[in-house]
Amino acid sequence: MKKRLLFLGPPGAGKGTQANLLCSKQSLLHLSTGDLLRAEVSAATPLGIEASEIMNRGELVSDSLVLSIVEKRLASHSNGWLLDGFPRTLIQAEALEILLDKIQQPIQAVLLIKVDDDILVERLLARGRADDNETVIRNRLEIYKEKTSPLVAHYNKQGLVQTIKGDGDIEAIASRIQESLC
Ligand code: B4P
Repeated sequence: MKKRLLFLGPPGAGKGTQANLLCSKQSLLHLSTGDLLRAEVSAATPLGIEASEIMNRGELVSDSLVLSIVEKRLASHSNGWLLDGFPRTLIQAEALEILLDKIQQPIQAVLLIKVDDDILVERLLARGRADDNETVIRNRLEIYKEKTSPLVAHYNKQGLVQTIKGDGDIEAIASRIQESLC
């Protein structure tokens, strides 16, 4: 089974939900940049204070800030990992490639989770996190289209992308993901 993975998809696609299920089943390191940033925000670290305003507007935190968080964690792990919500820009993807080359752990699959915009908005409004109001959600969807979706073509060129239908029952989606990794 493939064990060095990346989840790609718009906000609310269920990346975090599915990553939790898969990582506990397969004992992979779950690296969610969203969770790591929120931990910094609740601890009110200087990094968290800088990130919080940006996140509450639905914008992307700076590449250098995110990269510094990721590098620390990936370098110390070799049993397989799942990157959830990272990379989100081509610059982050290129920096990740340099890091993975250095530690000789190339990505084995990029799973693109696809869900219609209306369902995304509905799910996020129901979740109700600080960055989950309609204006901010629409902004996050725009930013996804502009800055993150070019990563699909980037990883397609490397033959890594597998598309997963992300609507419907959570367990059914988890099975689709599991099958695509064998
Ligand atoms: P993230 O924490 O990554 O969150 P997300 O994209 O909004 O949600 P995700 O796709 O994980 O959806 P979830 O499973 O929670 O990012 C938040 C912010 O952090 C960004 O806007 C940005 O500011 C910052 N950030 C993070 N990474 C960054 C980076 N690399 N660079 C720069 N900035 C970065 O699911 C959503 C909801 O749907 C949940 O309530 C869930 O229960 C529900 N749900 C899931 N699957 C469902 C299903 N099948 N049916 C019904 N409901 C479902």
